[in-house]
Amino acid sequence: MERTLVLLKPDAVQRDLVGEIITRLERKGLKIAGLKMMRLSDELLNEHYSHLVGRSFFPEVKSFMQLTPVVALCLEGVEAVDTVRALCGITKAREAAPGTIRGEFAMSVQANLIHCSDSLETAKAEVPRFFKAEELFEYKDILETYVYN
Ligand code: YYY
Ligand code: MG
Repeated sequence: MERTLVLLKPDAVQRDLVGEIITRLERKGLKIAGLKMMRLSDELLNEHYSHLVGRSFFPEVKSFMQLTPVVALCLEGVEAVDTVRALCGITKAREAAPGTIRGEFAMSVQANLIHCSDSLETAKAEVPRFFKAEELFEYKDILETYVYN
C-alpha cells in the first residue's frame, strides 16, 4: 500500500467541484486516510513548490493557492501515487486526456484543480508536510476484497 497527497485547489473550491473530485477518487477504490480543509501559509507553499522557486510564475502560483482554503487528502491504495497521478491528468489542463479530472473539468495551467504527489519519494515528503500523524487514520476497508481481488 502507498499513501499520496492530494490538494483540491481554490478553483475546485470556488467551482463547487470538491464533491465531484472526491467522488471520483473514492469510486476508483482509493481509501481516504486523511481529509481536512486548510489555508496554505507562505512558508508551506515555499516548501511544497520548492521546485518552482525562482520561476517567473511562482509568485502568481502562490497567491492563487492562497485565494481560498484548500482541501487536503491523504489517499491510500496499491500503487496509489501513480494511480492518482493518472486520474488527475497532465499539468496543462486543456490538453489533459479526456476522462481525467483536469481533462474533464479544467482549461488552465495554473487553475488545474488538483495537486497530487508525483512520485513515491515525493509523497513520503508531502504527506507529513500536510498531515500530522494523528490526522491520518488506519482502519479496515470492508470492500478491499472486492476492490483488489
Ligand atoms: O505536478 P503538477 O501540478 O502537474 O505540475 P508542477 O510542474 O509540479 O507545477 C505545480 C503547479 O504550478 C501547477 O499545477 C500549476 C503551476 N504552474 C504554472 O502555473 N505554470 C507553469 N508553467 C507550471 C506550473
Ligand atoms: Mg508537481
